[in-house]
Amino acid sequence: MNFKKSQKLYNKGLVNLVGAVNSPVRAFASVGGNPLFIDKAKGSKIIDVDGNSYVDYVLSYGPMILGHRHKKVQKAVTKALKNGYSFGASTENEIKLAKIVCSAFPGMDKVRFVNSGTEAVLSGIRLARAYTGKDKIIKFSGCYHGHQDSLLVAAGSGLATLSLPGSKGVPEGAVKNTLIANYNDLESVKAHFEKHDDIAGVIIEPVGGNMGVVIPQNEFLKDLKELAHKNGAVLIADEVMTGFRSMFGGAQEVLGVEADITCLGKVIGGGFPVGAYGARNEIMENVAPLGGMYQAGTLSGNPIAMVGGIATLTTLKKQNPYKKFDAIGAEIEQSLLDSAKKYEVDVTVNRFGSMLNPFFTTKKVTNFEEAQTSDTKKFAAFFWEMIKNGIFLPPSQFEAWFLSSAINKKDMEKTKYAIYNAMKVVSKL
Ligand code: HOZ
Repeated sequence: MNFKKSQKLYNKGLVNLVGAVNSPVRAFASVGGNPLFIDKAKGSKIIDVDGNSYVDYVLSYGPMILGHRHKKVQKAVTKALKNGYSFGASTENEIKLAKIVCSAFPGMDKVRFVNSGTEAVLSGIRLARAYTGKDKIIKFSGCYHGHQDSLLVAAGSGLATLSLPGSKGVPEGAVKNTLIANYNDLESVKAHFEKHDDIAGVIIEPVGGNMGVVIPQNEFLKDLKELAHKNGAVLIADEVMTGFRSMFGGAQEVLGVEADITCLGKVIGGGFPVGAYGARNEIMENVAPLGGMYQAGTLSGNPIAMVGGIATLTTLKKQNPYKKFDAIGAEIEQSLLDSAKKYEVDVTVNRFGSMLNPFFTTKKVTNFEEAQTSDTKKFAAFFWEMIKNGIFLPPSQFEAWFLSSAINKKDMEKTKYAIYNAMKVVSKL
């Protein structure tokens, strides 16, 4: 396996692109080496410019739940392109996608489409403030809610990968209303409510996906909602990763909790830029033009992206791959555990349906602090051996692996074989 063309493009890319990437998580900063450049992808596979083919567990960081270039999506989008790409005016497909989304989340009467998960969350936060008339927001350490100023503290994902505590360029004033609590620790949330009476909302990834996968314990989310409501605050679920992925109705469906405001991205557009935030009527009526909370976007509800979203979600609903995800996920999880046992490597595996990853630690991982006990050097060695064996993983200990419904038996055999090889390499460190 060689990466000559990727190397060449990387060097070329450095001239006019920052680090030759358009999102820092794509840099191979914490695993060493340089990013791969991709030529194309189809089904469960992604192929780099050197012609190396990998089973893809990055899946564009989540959106490609059906695998790449699913024929239904491709056909719908190709057809839509003939009618125009952007109008700055409403289309029927916005109504269709809104209906699909609202029917998936019982706590959602209305939805507003935006272009990304970041936009969805920053709007959801503004809405929580508009609705409650309060300013402060509680977020959890290790949860990443996009790159908006006010939530770029104690965030996971790229910041954790690059070992950055926060981002330069975020003024103190922008985060003065952000309070940090610990995931799975209700007391840390209570402490904030006891101290502050102007908390608008609590935002959480109902399943953490940006510090590696971290699962809410016991009744954490239910308790959180109750606590928020008792204090006149709302619960905001950042389901950018989990929406339509954990289940069609997101992690909320699996966990039996209905958030007040739900933020979506990734799968909702099936690889096209769609984000959304939604809530019950009483809350959404605060959004302009119905109410006084302003939020807008030239490309919001883009006609091509809407068609991509509709085709993806209708196919997904029909496929109903959640049982398959669970079976495949469990198989990969078991192979990680068995190989770790065989080669005497300390590993904790966290999995929630079609999101999983190993942590190279002796600890149970229930929060960011525990996630950070992982040996990232071991992860780096594991990552590269997986690449050499034709498996594409996110280049970070602190990102989730995603499953697509396109994964087949052969892919699974290849994946398990690679896991054993990679674990063997790790055991030698
Ligand atoms: N939430 C995604 C990974 N943690 C974002 C992908 C990106 O930042 O490029």
